[in-house]
Amino acid sequence: MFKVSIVIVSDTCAKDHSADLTAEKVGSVFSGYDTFNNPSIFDVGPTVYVPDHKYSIQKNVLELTEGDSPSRLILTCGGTGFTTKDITPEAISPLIERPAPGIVHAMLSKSLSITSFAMMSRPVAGTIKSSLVITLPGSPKAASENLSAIIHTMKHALAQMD
Ligand code: MTE
Ligand code: CU1
Repeated sequence: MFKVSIVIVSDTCAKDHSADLTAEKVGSVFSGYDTFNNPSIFDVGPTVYVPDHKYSIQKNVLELTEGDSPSRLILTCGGTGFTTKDITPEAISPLIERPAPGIVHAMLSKSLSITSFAMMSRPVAGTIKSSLVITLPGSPKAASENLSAIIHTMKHALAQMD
């Protein structure tokens, strides 16, 4: 099974985890997908909450890539837009060892077919050690739509990184 971590990037949710509706929705995309896979391939771990702070984002994501059982897929949610607070792509980009522009392309192209507001997200994706890191937008709808655009390729991608 591939260990998955969901990282919610939000000042509000870091203070009050109950304000977060996105992690559950993203988790449901995995459980929905796993229903068709026997055995299940994703093991979604506890949600990590971090404020919209560059070094907190970097520290928490790097920690997930380290140790005996790193998260193989790390999905950040939020902070990809255009407000001055939105710095998730700027935090993740310098950590990425091998960029994955195809994943970004797939998310944006699918999302733009749903809403032109998809152009308001500035996602990045790529590998850090044995982990694949992808920045999703923050709303439950946007995060789940972006994940749904790529989830069917994740088994193949993560297997290649073994
Ligand atoms: N992508 C999809 N698929 N569906 C959406 O509803 N919303 C957009 C965009 N991407 C959206 C989407 C909007 S309105 C914004 S502002 C950006 O994601 C950035 O979101 P974030 O700042 O929460 O990361
Ligand atoms: Cu928006």
